[in-house]
Amino acid sequence: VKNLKTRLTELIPEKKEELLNIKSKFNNVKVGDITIGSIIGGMRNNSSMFWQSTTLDPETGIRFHGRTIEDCQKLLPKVKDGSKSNSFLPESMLWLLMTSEIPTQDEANSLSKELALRAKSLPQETIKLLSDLPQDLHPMTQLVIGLASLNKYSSFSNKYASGQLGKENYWDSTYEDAMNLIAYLPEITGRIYSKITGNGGELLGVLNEDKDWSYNICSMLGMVNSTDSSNRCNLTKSQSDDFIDLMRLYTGIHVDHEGGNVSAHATHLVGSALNDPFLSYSSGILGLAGPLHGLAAQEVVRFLIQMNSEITSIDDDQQIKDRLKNLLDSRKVIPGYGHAILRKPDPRFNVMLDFVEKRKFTEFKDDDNIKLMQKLSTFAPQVLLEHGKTKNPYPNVDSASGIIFYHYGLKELLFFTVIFGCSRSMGPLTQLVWDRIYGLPIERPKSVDIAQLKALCKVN
Ligand code: AMX
Repeated sequence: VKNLKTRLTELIPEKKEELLNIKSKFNNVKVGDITIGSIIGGMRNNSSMFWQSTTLDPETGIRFHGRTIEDCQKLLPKVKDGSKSNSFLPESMLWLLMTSEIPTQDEANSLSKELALRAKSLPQETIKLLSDLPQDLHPMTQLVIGLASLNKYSSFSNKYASGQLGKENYWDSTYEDAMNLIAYLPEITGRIYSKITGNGGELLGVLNEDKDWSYNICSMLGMVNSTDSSNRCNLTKSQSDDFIDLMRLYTGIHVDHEGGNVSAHATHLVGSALNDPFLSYSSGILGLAGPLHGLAAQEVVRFLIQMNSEITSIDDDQQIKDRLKNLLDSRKVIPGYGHAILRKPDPRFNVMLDFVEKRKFTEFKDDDNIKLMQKLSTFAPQVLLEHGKTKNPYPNVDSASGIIFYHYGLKELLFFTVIFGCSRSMGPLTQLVWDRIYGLPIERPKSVDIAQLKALCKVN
């Protein structure tokens, strides 16, 4: 079975030539006009980044090398361990992101194995550092510290510092670092979860080298019901299987959302200064920690729990709508709704909702938070449309994900974004590897000051 790096190495000459050819022949082709609205408005509609693996269509959502989530669900290899798991492996997605090809089952399995083996080299120093952090430190801050500390062991940074590295070889050690980073995430995540739940950072499960990456995230969270002696799982076997399936689903669809979102863009920007993957992706994680980006999932859960505690009945639709209206009138956002680019319901949301729908008469039948989440997906768009401000009144993926994790027992709201951070590593780090393959330059857009803006508008 070919491993990912071998396949990537084979693809490099052709892909590199393709992009460099475009650059040399069509350097001056115009892509669009930049308006003052875009300059002041967060660079909206300004197509000015190159992104290798994904594009976001405002109507149909994310595409991974042209493939929709639905395509990926049909085509990408799933786990073959006799369980009923229905979600593709995030490792399959990582292969697709890196190579633009659908891996075979064997290739996906070998990547799972490779990541599990790489995970074993997580440095003791990082483990110690994480265990020394205060229990109440924000989980995303802990994640940033853990990841940034790995810079000390970065193959890229160390080779670069020793002057051994030619530009042609930047990608190789960047790839090694990126794969190690992804491999370390289950344990780092588990140690953070253990810390914030009062278990002192000790592992709550085992890292199993015969299991896939998402399974190991669940195991590290103590959420796998197994016969293992260290098992602390409170879920039944069937709930635990569902949770692992949920983790594969969630981490499989959050890997990337083209290049302009805050976490991906931050990774790319910081990486463009020739930082290694550890420092670059820590910057992405800092971006992901914002409430308008990755932290939205916890905002949604807080919002749902609070609304449920205040309404007299989950069946009183008018009361729910009135609360949404009041929220907008007080100039607050409805978390989990709207998007900077999407103009239709987020297909990632639909997939999460399908997960709930399949279990709505069983697992979720008595969960009012889940019911409220489903109700809001109908009511909130109506209220937002009437209010008329948002460009997209539909649910984004964050409106569903956190409350499902919460149902299975992950009650630390600030922690959801750490799981998002596990998944999001795959897209931006794939890009960083390709940035190095192509030898892309430091990112340095031009800014304008108020005097220049006034001159452009011909006002005094
Ligand atoms: N509730 C209330 N008002 C909203 C809103 C929402 N869910 N979404 C947008 N608006 C408001 C904006 O605040 C803005 O108001 P303003 O003119 O007074 O500043 C106006 O509608 C126009 O905004 P927009 O062009 O539709 O959105 P945007 O591109 O500026 O912002 C986003 C996009 C996601 C930040 C915004 O929709 C939002 O704040 N949503 C809630 C938070 C959220 O769910 N974030 C997660 C996004 C997905 C992710 O990254 N994980």
